Amino acid sequence: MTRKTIADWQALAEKELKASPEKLVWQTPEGIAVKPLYTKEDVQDIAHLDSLPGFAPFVRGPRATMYAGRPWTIRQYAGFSTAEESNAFYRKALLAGQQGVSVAFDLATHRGYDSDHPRVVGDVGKAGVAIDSVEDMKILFNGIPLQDISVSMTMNGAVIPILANFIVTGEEQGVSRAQLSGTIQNDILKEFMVRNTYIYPPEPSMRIIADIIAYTAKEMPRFNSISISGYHMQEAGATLVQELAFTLADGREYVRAALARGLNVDDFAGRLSFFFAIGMNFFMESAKLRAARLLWTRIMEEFQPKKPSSLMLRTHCQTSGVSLQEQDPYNNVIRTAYEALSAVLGGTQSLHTNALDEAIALPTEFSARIARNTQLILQHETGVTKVVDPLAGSYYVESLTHELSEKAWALIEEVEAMGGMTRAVADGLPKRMIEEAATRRQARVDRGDEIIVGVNKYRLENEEPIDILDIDNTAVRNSQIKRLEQIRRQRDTKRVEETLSALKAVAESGDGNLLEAAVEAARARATVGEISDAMRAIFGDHAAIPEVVSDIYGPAYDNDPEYKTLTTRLSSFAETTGLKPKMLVAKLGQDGHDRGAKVIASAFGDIGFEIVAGPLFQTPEEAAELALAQKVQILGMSSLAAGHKTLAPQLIDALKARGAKDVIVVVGGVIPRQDYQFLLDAGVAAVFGPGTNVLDAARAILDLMEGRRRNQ
Ligand code: MLC
Ligand code: 5AD
Repeated sequence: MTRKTIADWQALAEKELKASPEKLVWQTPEGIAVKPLYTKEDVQDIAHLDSLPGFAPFVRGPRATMYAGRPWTIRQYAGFSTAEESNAFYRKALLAGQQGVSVAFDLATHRGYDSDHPRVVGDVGKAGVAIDSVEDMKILFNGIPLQDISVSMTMNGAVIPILANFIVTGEEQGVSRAQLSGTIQNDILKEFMVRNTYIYPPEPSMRIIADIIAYTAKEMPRFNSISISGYHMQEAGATLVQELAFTLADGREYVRAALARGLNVDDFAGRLSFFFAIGMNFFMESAKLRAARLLWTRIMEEFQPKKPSSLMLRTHCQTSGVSLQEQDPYNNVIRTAYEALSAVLGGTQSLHTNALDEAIALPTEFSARIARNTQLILQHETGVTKVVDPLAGSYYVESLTHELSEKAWALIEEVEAMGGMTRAVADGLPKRMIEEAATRRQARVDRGDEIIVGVNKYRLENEEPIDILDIDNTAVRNSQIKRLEQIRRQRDTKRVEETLSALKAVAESGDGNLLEAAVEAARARATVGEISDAMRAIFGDHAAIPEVVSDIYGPAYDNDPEYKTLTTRLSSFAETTGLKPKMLVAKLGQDGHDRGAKVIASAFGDIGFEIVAGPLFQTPEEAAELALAQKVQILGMSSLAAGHKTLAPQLIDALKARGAKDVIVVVGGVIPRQDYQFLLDAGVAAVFGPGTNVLDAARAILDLMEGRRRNQ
């Protein structure tokens, strides 16, 4: 038999297809052209091919034996309602096979407000657990031995009081800080870019990070000082190249901040950790983790560390929330299982698998069990743990690893040319790029170019409702307020004041360590809000100015007759009424998830609405004032953090109180079907849940406007 060549394959493929195989090339959103066939020739010049696990550049994994020696940590992210309820949930989960804890805090805590603060009425206990003081934290970890179980805490804004509370909780449990193992997210740059739970401006925020790295390097050798996160970038719409590049560039910036603080690279680099999302592009996601390790070694070599562990990227992964759908929700179990496998084949150290009700609510005990079991089955039944980096040598995966790393490196260099990530973030470039990518993706989904089973194809006629978790946030808030009152009554007020003044002095002078000072305040039972406010008094608050990208839906729908009909209808409405339809896109409460709001603002702007992009974190009254001042006809409230049942009625009352009852209020985002009628009864004109086609929403809003006009 003669040896076949690529040319032979091309000829055969052409015969099969009756067209050139060129047409099978898949252009991914990353700008990577994925060919239908990869061969030995594709990997000939790839330098990393000979590397071995446990050795730099760690493409094949940070440990020599990887899962054969110790499988990844099954670490489910959870938190809701009160400390008591979350504690009970963690303890049950640990008995059922979970191996590490990962705490989700509510948004009030994230942004440094105590539960009794007037700005957080809709947020307490909703998207995570409410923690106001050491007393709450002690309840949260009651019966969980902090010397044995590693605890991750997703906290970035109020990172100083939360970490201080954790340290004091350990002390009072009899576990010294040197024994505490776990991770604090502590990654502020991506908050300014995508996640939005910042408190202070960038400069003091970077100081906070450096102080935490310095403190943990000295006092907490088993604790990972940061979890440099790309997860939220992908959730916000970033391509994998953007996620990779911006995350690693953030990491480089934190290393520089720590070095500028006078630390030695080897004293902290080994405790930097990472966090990535794993979406549905199966092989590319595994390749992304391999590329991340390769590039991190390249970045760290520049700082000339002596310890090999300083070059090593270790990461947590979470399966993708945005890839999960409201429609036909059991499909989400399948999606999550594939994503989990991809993360594991990529060599993650720790993993969270999302629950099937992701698109509508926090997990129930049932959905959390299925999510956890997805990992347990992978770990115990499939045999994937037995061999290190089983994808190595795959022509395709090795090529992807190489291409992703090249593309991400180019973007990292671009950031570098701008002066690094803090500068790039201040300029808004990464945020803009991500928002463009998000809007482009939504347009692809709306057009059906990208298929989502059960959403834009194979949609069910009738959806069976599923049980979801509903949290009575008034009850949570009341119980938090009671405990706060008790703490304030019982503590030594003078000591609280002294420790808070000392913290302020550290903030103001720049001398000393903020975390160290906050630990004293936490011991004295100063609350999360008070510790945050002490620093607010010196650092100030950060306020972002919302920007909206444009010209994405228009070009995506170029020459599309339905799109044309819609834009024509809109312009004739504007002509007859003499008014261009004007819409305020509002975000209320502490919910900073703004991908949906931004995509709607951009798409509606392209379609022909005049858009007012409201700032984040408004109260209902502030949004009503803005609607009035801007004379909008429509107010679109975007809600992703479950505050809608409190905030939408308050918004409608606030509009009425200002005589603006003609403003059409619509609500979009993560709204369970069970809540639609409640919102409609409260005066909301329409609800647009997950999976809504943007053009359908625009048409529905135009119908409402025309209806109103006819009735006037
Ligand atoms: C590992 N070990 C081994 C080994 N593999 N020892 C021998 N042989 C092997 N093959 C050792 C490690 O060195 C380590 O010890 C110990 O075992 C634990 O392994 P690990 O790999 O470090 O795992 P883990 O402790 O789980 O830490 C993983 C991590 C960490 C480094 C990624 O940062 C982490 O847990 N991150 C989780 C972050 C998280 O949950 N985030 C949630 C975000 S949700 P030693 O002694 O070296 O430590 C979110 C959503 C939102 O953000 O927006 O709200
Ligand atoms: N409990 C469980 N999972 C959560 N997530 C966010 N908050 C919680 C919580 N309190 C997960 C979801 C979300 C991602 C950011 O983290 O999957 O999409």
